Amino acid sequence: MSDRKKYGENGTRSSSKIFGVLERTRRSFTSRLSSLFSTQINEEEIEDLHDSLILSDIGVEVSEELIKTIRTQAKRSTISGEELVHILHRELAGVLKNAEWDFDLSRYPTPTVILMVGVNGVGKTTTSAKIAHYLKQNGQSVMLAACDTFRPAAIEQLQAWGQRLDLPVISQKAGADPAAVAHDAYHSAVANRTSVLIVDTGGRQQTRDDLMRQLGKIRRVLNKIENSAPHVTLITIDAGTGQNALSQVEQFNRHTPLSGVCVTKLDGTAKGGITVALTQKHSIPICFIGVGEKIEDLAVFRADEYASSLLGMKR
Ligand SMILES: Nc1nc2c(ncn2[C@@H]2O[C@H](COP(=O)(O)OP(=O)(O)O)[C@@H](O)[C@H]2O)c(=O)[nH]1
Ligand SMILES: [Mg+2]
Repeated sequence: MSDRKKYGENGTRSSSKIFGVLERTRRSFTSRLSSLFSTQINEEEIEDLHDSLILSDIGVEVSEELIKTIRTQAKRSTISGEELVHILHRELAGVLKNAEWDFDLSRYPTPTVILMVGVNGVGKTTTSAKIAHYLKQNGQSVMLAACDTFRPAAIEQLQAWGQRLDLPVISQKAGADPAAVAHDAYHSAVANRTSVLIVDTGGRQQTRDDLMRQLGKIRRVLNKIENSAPHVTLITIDAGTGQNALSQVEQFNRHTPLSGVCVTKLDGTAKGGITVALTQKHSIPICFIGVGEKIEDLAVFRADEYASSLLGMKR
């Protein structure tokens, strides 16, 4: 059974909200399209569209593929703006389809451990809380582990979410070994018969190597207690960072094999095309998208819906 049926839409944003938050990206490359309706697209307009696609961070390769398809089609027959939107939708949805992920945790033993990784400030803690809420709304018992022990404020931030969501948060004092917190949390989750343990980690370390070592230690400790854990490792990236997000995925994946990506802050960026570049470059699933700061500002990633929202096709 797919996750969609399994967990439904509880605790997440509906498609109309996704349409709303992708407005900036949409505006950046579809403002041209609307003026083309029912007219024949010309070479200058194709070039303009090419620029807009690149600016949305879709990536050079996909942009070029799209433009090639459009040119071929335009040579064969006249293309109206409406047809153009449909061609783009077909192509983009086709690429993004590869990134859809069946978020089915039932195949894993319990407690299922989700390890959240990523650089500082991308939205890991917020996304951990959102996923916890989403799973709770869909009948799972969830526990959080505060493994960003670098600053007291980071621990307090997760504790505050725990209180608001009425979910247990396992923590120690600032400066504690994050792997020890993960260890405690796993045992607590077992004792409490918790179904999902979400491990929030830090992203700020002296160097990237220190961070990778720390994540490696958390993984090893979990792995020693339960050799299938962590079951799911999710990297969070900030859509606004554009192409740099691609190298973050590459770097983390080298040290901490990733199961999927959460793309945050899609509200308020014109770089919503980053999901396309991610799919094309890393063939990594996109699990969730973050569309605001509130607990329900999370959506399960769906290719068709995302492509429609990018192109301004209300459904
Ligand atoms: N607009 C917007 N802000 C977000 C989103 N996700 C997180 N944030 C904000 O980004 C900031 C950093 O988030 P945080 O979860 O602390 O990042 P962390 O350092 O990776 O744990 C906070 O102010 C969050 O409210 C999102 O999807 N949209
Ligand atoms: Mg954090």
